[in-house]
Amino acid sequence: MSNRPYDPHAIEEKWQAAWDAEGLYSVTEDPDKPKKYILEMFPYPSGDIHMGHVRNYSIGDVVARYWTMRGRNVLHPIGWDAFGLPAENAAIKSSTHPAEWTYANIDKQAASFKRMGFSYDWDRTVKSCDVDYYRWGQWIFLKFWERGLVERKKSPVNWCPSCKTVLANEQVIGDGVCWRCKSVVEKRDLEQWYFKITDYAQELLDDLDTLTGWPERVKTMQANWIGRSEGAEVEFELCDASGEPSGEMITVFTTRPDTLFGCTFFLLAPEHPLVGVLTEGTEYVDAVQEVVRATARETAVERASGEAEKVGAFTGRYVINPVNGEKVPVWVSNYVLMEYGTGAVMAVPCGDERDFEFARKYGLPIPPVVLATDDPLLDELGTVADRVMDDVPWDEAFAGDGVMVQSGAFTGMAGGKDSEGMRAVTEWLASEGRGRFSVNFRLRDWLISRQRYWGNPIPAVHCPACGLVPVPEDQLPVVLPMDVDITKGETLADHPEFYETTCPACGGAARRETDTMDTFTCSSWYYFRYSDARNDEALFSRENADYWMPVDQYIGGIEHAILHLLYSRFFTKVFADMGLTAAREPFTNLLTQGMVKKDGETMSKSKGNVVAPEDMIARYGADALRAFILFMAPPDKDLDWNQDGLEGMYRFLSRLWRYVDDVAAGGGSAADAADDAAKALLRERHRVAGKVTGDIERFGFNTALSAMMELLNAATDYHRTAADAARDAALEREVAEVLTLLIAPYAPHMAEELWREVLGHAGSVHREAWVTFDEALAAADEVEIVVQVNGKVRGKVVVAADADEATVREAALNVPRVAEQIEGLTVRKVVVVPGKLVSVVAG
Ligand code: ANZ
Ligand code: ZN
Repeated sequence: MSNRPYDPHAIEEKWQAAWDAEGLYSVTEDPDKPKKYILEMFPYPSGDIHMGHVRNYSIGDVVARYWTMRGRNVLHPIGWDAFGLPAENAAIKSSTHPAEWTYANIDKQAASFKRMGFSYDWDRTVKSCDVDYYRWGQWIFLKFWERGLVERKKSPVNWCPSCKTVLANEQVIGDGVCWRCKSVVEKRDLEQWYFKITDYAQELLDDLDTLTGWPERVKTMQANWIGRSEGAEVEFELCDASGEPSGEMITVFTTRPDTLFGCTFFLLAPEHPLVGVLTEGTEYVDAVQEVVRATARETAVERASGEAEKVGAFTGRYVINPVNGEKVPVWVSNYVLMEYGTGAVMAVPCGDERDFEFARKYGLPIPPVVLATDDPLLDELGTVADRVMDDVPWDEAFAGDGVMVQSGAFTGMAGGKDSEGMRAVTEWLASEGRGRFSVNFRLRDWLISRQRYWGNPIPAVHCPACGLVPVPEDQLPVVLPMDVDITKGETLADHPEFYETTCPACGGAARRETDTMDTFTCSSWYYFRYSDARNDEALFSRENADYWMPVDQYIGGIEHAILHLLYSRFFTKVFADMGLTAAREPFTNLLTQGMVKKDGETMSKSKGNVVAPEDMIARYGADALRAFILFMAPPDKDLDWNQDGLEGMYRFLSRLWRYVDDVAAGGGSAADAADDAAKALLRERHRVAGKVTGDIERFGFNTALSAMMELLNAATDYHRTAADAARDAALEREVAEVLTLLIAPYAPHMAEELWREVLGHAGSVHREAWVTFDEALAAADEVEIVVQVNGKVRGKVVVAADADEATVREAALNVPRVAEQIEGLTVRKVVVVPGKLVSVVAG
């Protein structure tokens, strides 16, 4: 067996076939065994795998293999998020049916995953474009509908002109562009289907606190996206055209009811339904319509950012401020959004920067009503209840906490968000029936309908007599027809054989819904389906879900911080409320991996800097590629691709191979040769085993690999320098086995060959128990300590590892160069950092 060179290709193919034949990675529920569910994000089959996939799935594979060796029952599945636009676009370009394109890419990716040696349970694979998968997506839709979580409504929606479909708010990113094609998104008024994710806004926010295993950054992004604001609703009475109170109320949402006395104008969003009603046939209509048209030309992001030039027009009408009975003019302005709050705003120019700018531009009064405690105006206005000052000598609004002035009975109270004054004013409004405490969320309902072919058909029928009718459960699935001429960009709306139907309720002629569901609906529950992937009676059994869920470790890209992760949390909560699962959160721990770049740029076909995993496997083998991509950088950081490094990793694996092979060939002494060299190697073995274990659990794969390299160096030094007769054969064999076990999650094929064929074990290394280690044996006898004088390193001293502080201090002060430095000075302070540093302050 000795002197066989490391030949990754022969080994890798051999073990991939053997593992498949042995069913090594199939897993079944076993209530007696603790479980671990390790999952990487659902791949999209847009072509063959790229280096980003290699990294993502290598991380997951190491974690899965590690926990298997730690005795956990590990679920590690894979499948494909297979509906979506790229398949359609490719179809239009190349005249291949989206199904053909998708399944071909899935086969390609599956073969590559196998070549990478990933330990998936292939029996649980799902493809979201398979009817036995997407039928359950339709079932979920019906159940959501039953629970009041489905709504069809007309509202201004995001339209991507290039994708020719509407988008959810979460899919409009950056400067208002489409998440997929980066075109600038437009607004259109359309009737669409929604999932009422806002019903869960509070719980989605609250439960972020329970996700201690998630990166703070992701939780902050979700919290901001949900955007909870506490405040009040206030009712203003509308005056009629002659300026008399009409009895009709308009409600606003405000976070600052304490500023009500400073409200000098009132704003409506240009889309507000009252705008037309109030101005029609009046002299104000032209100016108002000009604002409406100018606003329609702006993108949603321009408007929300508040950076666009503020424009406005007076409607000719007034409302009555409930706190002081004043008549306040009603204006229309582009900076008021129809989708937030009520689409109407009580403008307080002294307290809100946008209102301040608007007031200055249009010459509206800016009476101060909340002053900073150090504002000089406080001397003059501190106790003034009536309005005596109508303008502020300021360049900007004051939005902070302060003291209320010119505010009637509330004057002198603390003002600000969540202040005494805010509560007092709201309580007063409530007692007058003119307002109430209120919470507002930025989160909108999830628009899930898409006007595209390659997706899951929405199971609904439009009946002229009965209205919207759900497809009855026993008529599922609504099968996506395959005979649509997709090369012409056809959708289901071009396919009468699909949409001409009868109403399930009255039997009359009706039209089937032709929109398909957002593909994010498919990826919001796939991890549940893996718990029971072949169930054809139910989405999954409660028993299986309760055994496997939640996912213990989820791994994927930061680009899903809001989208997929928020939707999945929503689905899980609804499933829990439906009694399908005990889990209320899907993913206990989340790792967001960094990007793989080349020369500082993302790899992309257009830049011509793509490194194909396939080519790298052909040259160095999958094991070297896996280990290398994990060695290059901590998993959450971006990494820059470097071929020399891969070559270096290949050489390390070859050296490890040779070492184990040499040791297995025999030699050395049977006697327990416990000399210093053997003791040092034993110590290194325990130290490294401890380090690798700790590192894996905190995803320090790179430092774990470095530690293995150190152990291999120590082992080969020992092997080379100790005379044959003096070498401890048992120790060397132990070190060889330890190295094989430690490298197994990273280089699974090589480890398997070494374990079974070279070291001669019967079973798979991947079913072996993880390496144990002894902290006491790992501890060094002596440590080297750095000595600083006044912040500068002046020497080093070697002391016993268990030396007490006084001894270390004594030894440090006696280091000749240290003694020299402090001669004639007074030692003021000596800080001892055990095992590392002594810092002397002298002067
Ligand atoms: C009066 C006021 C006075 C306000 C003050 C702020 C400061 P957040 O915190 O983001 O929830 N607002 C309400 N609806 C709006 C809409 N549809 N479009 C634009 N702005 C709107 O913001 C809540 C505040 O944003 C509300 O409180 C309202 O202005 C404004 F010194 O009311 B405030
Ligand atoms: Zn698009």
